Amino acid sequence: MNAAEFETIVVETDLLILGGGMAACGAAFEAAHWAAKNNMKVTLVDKAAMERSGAVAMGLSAINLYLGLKDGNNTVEDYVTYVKNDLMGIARQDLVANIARHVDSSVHLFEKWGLPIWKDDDGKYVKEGRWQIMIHGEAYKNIVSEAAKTALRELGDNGEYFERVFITEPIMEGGRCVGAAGFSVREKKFYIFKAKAVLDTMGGAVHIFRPRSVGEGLGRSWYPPFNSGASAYFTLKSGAEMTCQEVRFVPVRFKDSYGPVGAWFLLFKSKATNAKGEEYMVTRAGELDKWAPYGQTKPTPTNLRNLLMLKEVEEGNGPIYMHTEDAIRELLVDIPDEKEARRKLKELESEAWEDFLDMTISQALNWASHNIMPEETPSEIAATEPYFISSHSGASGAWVSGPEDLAPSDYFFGYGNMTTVNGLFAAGDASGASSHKFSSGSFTEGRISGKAAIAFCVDNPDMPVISDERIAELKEMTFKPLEIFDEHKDYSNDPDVNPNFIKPRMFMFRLQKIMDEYAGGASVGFRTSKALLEKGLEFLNLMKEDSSKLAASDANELMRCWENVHRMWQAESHIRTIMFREETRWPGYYSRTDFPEMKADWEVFANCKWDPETGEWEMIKREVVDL
Ligand code: SFD
Ligand code: AMP
Repeated sequence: MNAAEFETIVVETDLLILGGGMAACGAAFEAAHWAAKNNMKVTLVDKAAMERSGAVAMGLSAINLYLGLKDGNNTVEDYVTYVKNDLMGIARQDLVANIARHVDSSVHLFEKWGLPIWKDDDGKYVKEGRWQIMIHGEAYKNIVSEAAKTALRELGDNGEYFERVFITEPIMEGGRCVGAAGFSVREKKFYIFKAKAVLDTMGGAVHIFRPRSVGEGLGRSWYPPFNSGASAYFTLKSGAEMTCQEVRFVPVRFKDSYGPVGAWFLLFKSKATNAKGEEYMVTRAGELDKWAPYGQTKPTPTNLRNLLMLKEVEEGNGPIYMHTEDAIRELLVDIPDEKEARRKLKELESEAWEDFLDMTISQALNWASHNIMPEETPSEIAATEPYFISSHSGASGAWVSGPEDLAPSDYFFGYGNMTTVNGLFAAGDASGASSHKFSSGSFTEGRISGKAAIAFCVDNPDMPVISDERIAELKEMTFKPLEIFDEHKDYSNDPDVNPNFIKPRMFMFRLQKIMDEYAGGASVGFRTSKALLEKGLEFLNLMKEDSSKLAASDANELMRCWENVHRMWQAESHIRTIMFREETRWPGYYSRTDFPEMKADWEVFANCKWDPETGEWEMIKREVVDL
């Protein structure tokens, strides 16, 4: 196979939405409204089928961001304080507040579209925790994507969505982002999308660090394997400034199948202990003082909860257990009537299983295959490998403009959620420093960005020009791995081992080994140092050279090649930013052994930028402004 076999299709649009996940669906829904008013076209491109693409593919059992502002229990300010504390002081408060003040209306839309939300006897949403509500969410993504598709369909010729088209590269013209290149993984088609504004919503990144799942478990991860760093690659390659690229997320999960812990900790009030039955959050509470003032905030920041657990493991006190059996017993204690207690037990059991069946089905299989009955047996929990997901308790992504009415002047540059590159917007996991937006907040941020991007199109009405030479160059670059494979495949009799090329799977293993061993992965207890990072960067640079020899035997493998190029860039920006930040701010996510303390003068954003003209990296400190 080679480039010539692929038909070139040029699609012109006003707003181009890249990705089909929660943020993209919010963007499509909102942009369609403003596009209809301004006779604009909106085009969405997803590498998968929107019905089940992205992090919400399997469904979810909770919506983790809902303020309930009308009930008057929470304020936007409370939420901003919570997020800032959870991220050890590092948050763009203008962005967090902007999402929080609008998120309730998105949740109400989900319910209107058919998402079943748990209700109590008074008809109120059942709260999992202060900010989280419970849903019967197996079909969450289907419901939301259908609403987005309907909004696009209602635009007639001005609304379009492409599925199973993988985006490889941004297209730049005079410092402005004017589109994207990609190819179909099902048909022999090469796409050039030409746009007045581009919104990057291609999720976060997984499989950059060596996973704990090996052998027959290889491929299982907490974060969806389909999100592979395309968002960060796209903004980095466009020359946009990035923020918090060091802030990975290491979730604690039910061991090996990555089942969620939120419902157990918050809804069922379960406790976690070491093997001796000691509750480490109590016995080790004193260790939090070192991380003042954030160590003392309630709830304890996510990374510090991890830290206390990791210390137990280090000291040989594992396994760590989630005591589901004690939690269920406690919930039954106040029910004296035996029949009523039996009914309640059945209800709790079914809620426990549904929590997994709604969002992590393999965890239910794991329970079944290990004969675990949550009402009788505790379950092991463990820290996973690191992921990049700014919408949960990580923060990596593009540095974007805040809203005009809330953003300090340094944080506002034209249009809400626009990156530092003209015409390029980012939302959801693609935008950084606004953690804890989750599914509902990502959808909401998509809405905010979609509206702002249409305003950009109205103000910049000329359709950009992309030269035929540039299109030819992009096409050649995109399909090069197919040609490399064709040219050299007969040299060896093992299709995976060949001195003239490297297959994407091998390339990924190499990347994961470097990241794990040098950049503080799970196997080294999430610890690293300048010396290790420098060595890791040296190896990564060699990989960058080798990436020009990536080879693919078909379109699916071609996608795998590009996924790994995207991962490599996410990895490089991560190493560079960890190296830049000479302190340890998020122990439990990673520790710098050469700078083990948190430092007041590092209570700043660590940003980075790659210059498309020179190929140089720039590291930048930016002030954290308290609103
Ligand atoms: O609790 C390309 N999240 C949860 N949020 C909740 O509200 N409640 C929960 O219960 C949640 N849980 C949870 C969550 C995430 C994960 C991974 C798990 C469990 C296992 C967080 C949300 O899911 C998350 O905040 C949002 O989904 C983020 O939205 P967005 O749009 O930023 O990302 P996406 O939905 O993953 O979509 C990404 C899209 O990009 C596409 N894509 N398209 C074209 N070309 C490329 N090269 C592309 N690369 C990627 C994808 O196909 C997808 O459409 S809890 O357990 O934490
Ligand atoms: P998780 O299942 O870990 O993704 O968590 C779902 C939600 O519950 C997120 O908003 C978490 O921040 C929150 N959460 C989980 N565990 C705890 C805990 N022990 N204390 C406070 N919040 C938690």
